Amino acid sequence: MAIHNADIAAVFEEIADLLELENANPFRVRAYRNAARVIRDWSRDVGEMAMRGEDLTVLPGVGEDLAAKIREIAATGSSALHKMLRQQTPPALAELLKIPGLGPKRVQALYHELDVQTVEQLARAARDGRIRRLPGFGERTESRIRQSIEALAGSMRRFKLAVAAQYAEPLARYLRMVPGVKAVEVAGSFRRCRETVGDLDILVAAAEDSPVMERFVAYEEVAEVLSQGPTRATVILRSRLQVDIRVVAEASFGAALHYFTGSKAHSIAIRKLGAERGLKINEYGVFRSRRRVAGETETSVYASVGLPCIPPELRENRGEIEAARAGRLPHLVELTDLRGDLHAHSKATDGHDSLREMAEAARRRGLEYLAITDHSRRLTVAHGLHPQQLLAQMDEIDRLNAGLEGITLLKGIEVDILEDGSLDLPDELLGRLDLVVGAVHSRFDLSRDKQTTRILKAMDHPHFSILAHPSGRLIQEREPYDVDMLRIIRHARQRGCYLEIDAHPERLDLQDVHAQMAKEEGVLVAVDSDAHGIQHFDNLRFGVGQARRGWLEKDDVLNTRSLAELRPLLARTL
Ligand code: DGT
Ligand code: CA
Ligand code: CA
Repeated sequence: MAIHNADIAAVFEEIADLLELENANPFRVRAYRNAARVIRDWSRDVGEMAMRGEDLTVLPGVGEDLAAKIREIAATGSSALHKMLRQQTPPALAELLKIPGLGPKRVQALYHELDVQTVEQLARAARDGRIRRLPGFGERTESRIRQSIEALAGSMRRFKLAVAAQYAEPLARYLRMVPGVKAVEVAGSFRRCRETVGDLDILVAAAEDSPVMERFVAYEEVAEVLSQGPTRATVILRSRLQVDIRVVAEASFGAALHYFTGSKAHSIAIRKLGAERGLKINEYGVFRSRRRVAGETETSVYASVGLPCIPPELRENRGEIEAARAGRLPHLVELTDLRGDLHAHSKATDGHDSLREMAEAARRRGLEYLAITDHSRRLTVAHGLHPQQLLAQMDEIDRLNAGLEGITLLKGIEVDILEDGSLDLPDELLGRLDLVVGAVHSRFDLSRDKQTTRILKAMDHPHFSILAHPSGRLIQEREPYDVDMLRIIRHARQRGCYLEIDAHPERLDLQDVHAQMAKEEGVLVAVDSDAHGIQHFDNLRFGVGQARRGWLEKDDVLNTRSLAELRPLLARTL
């Protein structure tokens, strides 16, 4: 039974949680957490590497001890340390650590004083006002806990898009190989590139005698079959991701694909348009009386209501139908439109690969330029660069560029925006770079006004180029900080700066609505990988997905420009 990187990562993540609950050495906790992240993002199958006896210490942050743990998990599906920790501490407690405001000490107190072990019990204790009476908690903490639980309830059962992709794509490939299968599409929110998905909706067109249903429930990742009929089934994968499948005849495939891609609001609006024309639109086709008039392709469904085909990423009933009717649908940006990447890290700070390795990987992707933007000194956890180190890196980039063909490295920095809006490195030094990517990495708790002013002030620096991951959120882990995004976008336009969509699967911000806002205000958006290793260029597709959800076209994206067109855009004149 194959073990996914995500499974190994989940074991390490839980070991880290449980160690943290036991107040273990923070370095040990962090080692497991870092390794979990590295394994989850690794481009190759780590379990397979282990089974082949390959050297696992090539994974950054993985020493002999962790390598042995990985081999153990790959061979046995579990780890002795993990089991032991689970016996000592109820693993459900680790769930409580995910609630903002609860650290190990507080979780232990809740457990020992109130016998709170699960999120449900915690919610009840908060509702009953029992938490405020514990020493070190108080009324404010209690109400924050209550709010956090509510926020979590809405997000916990969802999967990040990139994680869902790890399960969806192999399953789709598996189904495509079943005899009699004509087409397979993963529909639903996954196809619309929403940042998280609740479940997968897989649509299959197959011949009547195809064994696709039997094969589906026999898929090795299936943990539970919730329901199974001749044309539909629902299962839970070992990852706990739910999958709905529908099998239809080829003649209905377009109509079913349209129905199951959603969003619900969009399909209902289209169905209504159909009704106005005397058409009945459902998952089997488009019908006039009993006669099927369309439905084999999605394009035919849209054509039946007089519209061009609307890309899935736009189907949220947010004006796309009106735009389609008026012939104003955007021609959305595509992955292959990207000519470069303006935010990436190297070994010099918290990246895993050298400048040359990063450059060559970017070139293999067909990129023409790559900006190296390592962290600045303030970010000590990432070994941020001091001025001398940055100067040395700039020299190294010059030397490399002299020898590299087909790709140009740009000199940049991801400079910390300090609390007062100043930048972590002197303007004089920043002025010698090709671009300056600025980011907030601290004090996420400032008031809306202070946080906004902080960022506006940062953009006033003469060499500021791009605001990185402008909301600071980590999907399902950290809420965005509170800012006036419209003011920031307008200031960027005034100052000649840009905003980023960070393609890291946990970031994906600018969010779709803000990307659209930037477009409307005439501010270009950079779609960047924020790669910390060569495999992370893979994430660019998720950044492009978010850009498409924000209605961005090729020309709205800064790094669709050639290097020659880019340079003048990076030269600040204001
Ligand atoms: P999710 O799974 O929460 O991330 O979001 P979706 O959009 O994938 O929603 P899901 O899985 O509940 O349903 C998949 C699609 O099926 C949905 O996008 C539209 C369609 N659908 C589901 N229920 C209804 C319904 O009651 N009416 C219509 N017209 N379509 C529906
Ligand atoms: Ca779904
Ligand atoms: Ca579903």
